[in-house]
Amino acid sequence: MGRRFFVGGNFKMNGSISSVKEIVNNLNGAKLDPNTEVVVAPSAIHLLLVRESLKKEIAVAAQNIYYKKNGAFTGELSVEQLNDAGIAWTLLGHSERRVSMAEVAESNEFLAEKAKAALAGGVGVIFCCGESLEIRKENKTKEHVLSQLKSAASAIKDWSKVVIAYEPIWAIGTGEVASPEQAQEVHADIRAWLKSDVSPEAAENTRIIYGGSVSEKNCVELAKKPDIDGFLVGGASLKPAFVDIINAKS
Ligand code: G2H
Repeated sequence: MGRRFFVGGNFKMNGSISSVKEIVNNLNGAKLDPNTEVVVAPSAIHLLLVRESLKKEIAVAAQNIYYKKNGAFTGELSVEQLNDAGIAWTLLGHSERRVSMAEVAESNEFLAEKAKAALAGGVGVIFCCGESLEIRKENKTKEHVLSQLKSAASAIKDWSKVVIAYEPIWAIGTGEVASPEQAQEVHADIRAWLKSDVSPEAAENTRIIYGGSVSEKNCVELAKKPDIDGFLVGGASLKPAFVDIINAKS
């Protein structure tokens, strides 16, 4: 059986109660490709609202977790709390947390701890990786992306609950999408690495999705590439056109 197409919506720090309700109503009423797995990641303040009002075929993800168990960790969300609230996934390692918000600067090691904690608690991980424009210009994209993944791999035993999101930083929120060929090249490198360093099964079964200015206009061409198994969508996930992206393979 082939890999099930996977589309995530990353709302980032966007949305009000009323705008999030509108997104939920739109998704609840839309005809979605049943062969696509859909997950949306609203802000922490909207997680429960979305989980309670969204149809159950669509899963909900946190945008971040902390790796410790419940306790004196002000401002954080635990895996146990996600489980209690029916939140089945978490994003980890988005470049906005690794790089763009320099005060946060999440490291590979910190993210490996988080991945370990999420998976141990039964929460799926959408693990982000990607290079800056400088790294791409130096022809070090593959090396950089694989170093991010290698660090996380040390903490991952079960790859069936992991989705890898390749998100080149230069394409995030810029409108400058990677070409299908550019994305495919990196996705193929990631899959080859999974095969050589993890297992042939992980290479065959792990979804590698693309993120970075995905829209209803570019998704169909991207989705045709053999190693692009879906998308992580930011800005466009807040719009009705998100449905077209979910249905990119239909
Ligand atoms: C990349 C993506 C979602 P956008 O960050 O993770 O956002 O589609 O707005 O570039």
